[in-house]
Amino acid sequence: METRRITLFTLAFALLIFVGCGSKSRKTAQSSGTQKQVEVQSKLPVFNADSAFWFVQQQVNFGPRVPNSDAHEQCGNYLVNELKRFGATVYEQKTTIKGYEHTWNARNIIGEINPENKDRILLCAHWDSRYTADREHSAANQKEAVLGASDGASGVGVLLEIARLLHLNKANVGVDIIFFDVEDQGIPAYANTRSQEDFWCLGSKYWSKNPHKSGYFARYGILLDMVGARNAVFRRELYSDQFAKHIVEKVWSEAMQAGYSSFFSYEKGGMITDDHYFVNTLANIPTIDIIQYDHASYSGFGHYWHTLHDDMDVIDTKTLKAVGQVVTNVLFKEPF
Ligand code: AHN
Ligand code: ZN
Repeated sequence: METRRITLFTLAFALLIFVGCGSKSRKTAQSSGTQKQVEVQSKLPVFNADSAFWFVQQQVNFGPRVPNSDAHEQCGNYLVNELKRFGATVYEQKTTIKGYEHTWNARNIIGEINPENKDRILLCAHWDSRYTADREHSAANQKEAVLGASDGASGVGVLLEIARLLHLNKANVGVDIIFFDVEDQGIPAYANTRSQEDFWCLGSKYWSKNPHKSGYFARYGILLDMVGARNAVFRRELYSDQFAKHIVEKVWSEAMQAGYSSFFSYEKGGMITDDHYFVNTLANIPTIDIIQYDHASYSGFGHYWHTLHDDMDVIDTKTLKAVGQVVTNVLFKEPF
């Protein structure tokens, strides 16, 4: 009796699988519309989150990537070499920019993929890490620099993995990957100042006024910021909604379709002065920000934000996978 029940169950299960597969292939054979859809889906490259994790780790291994430091110089060289290894044409912008209490030697790094394609998508992240852990409680800790595993390295790591995939699989759009420098050296929370300038996003401001190619244009842009932390939730950032709502919709609907609704939420998030703000307002490229945001936390960002806890322990491949696969799918479905 027991054996018979198991056998029946097994048979039913096998039938279910058989019917499931059968209906899929019948659909494929029936309508060319469905066939096309299946073909597009099957061509989507698999985003390798372990590979992205490796790219995050490699950056963090240099130590804090504060501009003007040796670690920053060495990590910059690493990023240039990785982009070249993945077949990108690399442009570098080196300039000095006055910050709040330092003058920074800034280095924006741009990797151009499929230069012959006029239809271009811009992907970006900042690669510097913060000079002061100003969200630490003690003055001694605040003097330390931030490792920036999530705040910096995670976005760059996801984009390096996408660069690797674009080398193995040709997309039907041109892609420019920009690693902005000196995003994260804004006025410290502990500073007493009447300064009008806040000194965030200095590299992206510079690029937006002086693009690496004159007349540069992309159809749209996607900024990744703090995309590596365990249990991160990405809510609709309000400048993204204001300047590029159609891109928010494109990306979030892909996230739902691909099964990442636990990471991407349609709830409103913060209004965040981030690199995309300047790409929107100075370079006129509609650009969204995929950024971890949580109203419940004091800062709105992760608990590790601008502290000494922003290290590899907060990084989760599940989060890297969610963001990386969604952006990969969006790219490889273009143009649509
Ligand atoms: C402000 O706090 C105004 N902007 C945050 C931008 C940022 C800092 N992203 C990462 N670190
Ligand atoms: Zn930061």
